[in-house]
Amino acid sequence: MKKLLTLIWLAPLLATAQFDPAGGEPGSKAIHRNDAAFGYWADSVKLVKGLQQINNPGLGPVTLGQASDALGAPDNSTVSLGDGGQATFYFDQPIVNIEGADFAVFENGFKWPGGYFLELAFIEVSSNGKDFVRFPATSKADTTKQTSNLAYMECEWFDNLAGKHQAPYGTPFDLEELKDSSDELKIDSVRYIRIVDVVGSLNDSFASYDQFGTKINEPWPTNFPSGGFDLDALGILEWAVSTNDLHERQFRFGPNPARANVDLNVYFEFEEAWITNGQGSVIEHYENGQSQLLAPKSTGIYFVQFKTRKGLITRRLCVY
Ligand SMILES: [Ca+2]
Ligand SMILES: [Ca+2]
Ligand SMILES: [Ca+2]
Repeated sequence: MKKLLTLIWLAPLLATAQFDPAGGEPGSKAIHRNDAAFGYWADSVKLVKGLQQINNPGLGPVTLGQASDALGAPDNSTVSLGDGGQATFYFDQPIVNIEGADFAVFENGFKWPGGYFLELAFIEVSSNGKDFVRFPATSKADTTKQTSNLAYMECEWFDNLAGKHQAPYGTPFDLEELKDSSDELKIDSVRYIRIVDVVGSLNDSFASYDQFGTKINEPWPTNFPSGGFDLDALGILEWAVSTNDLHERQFRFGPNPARANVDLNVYFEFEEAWITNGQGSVIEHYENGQSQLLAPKSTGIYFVQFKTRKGLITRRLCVY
């Protein structure tokens, strides 16, 4: 009897367990903020703050946080977006479409009795700054009763929505999923990532919908200065999260690909370095004590060889 009761009790959870679970749990795709796969953090963003409550303009827009709170590594310092608010990040270098996830978004969701408190956002990317393509989002959250600011949610209900994972974990996105989505989007030259707060209302006039036309039910109204998605950081992945080869990860430098003539940061100690062109000719030589190299002036494929205490390390460098 006890076993039967347990099964009955679990049934609603199993029925809705569709996507990967919370950060830190087996099978989760969430990426911890200290993961060595992160190469760098976004450093340029434009905000369009939303209203505290979309159907009560008299309350005005949300006020908590500013652009700088969304830049750099995750630090629990956040900027609130409000209903439908947006944050658009810009990158000098295109984001490289590596194996698996390419970037991750950090919000300040947390675990509490019964589940998680989460606020969600759509993610859109663009290569030209004009035409944005949205990651196909899915919500399996119940849509019969409005989620309040005291209700609990489960990470498994959501897919391709930033904020589905609690701090200090980021929610990952893979550009490969958008490969054939639009003629205007070149997934190998994405320079813009936009975060768009989900208006969690079930009201037909304000609701946000997933890719299948289902309303996304999340905390609403959030009629206070910190309403809506609380954006902490956006990290770009330079190593596949599935790459467990720490030896490979330890010898990071970048950006790579790099624009001609820009500084390349080297994140490990080396004694000497050589940049050679495709014909094997050395075009630059660096001595001990320097932690920055300069990318060559001409576009092309180069090789950078580092002499380290652990031996010679060779890396391919793409200059565009
Ligand atoms: Ca990818
Ligand atoms: Ca919201
Ligand atoms: Ca922050």
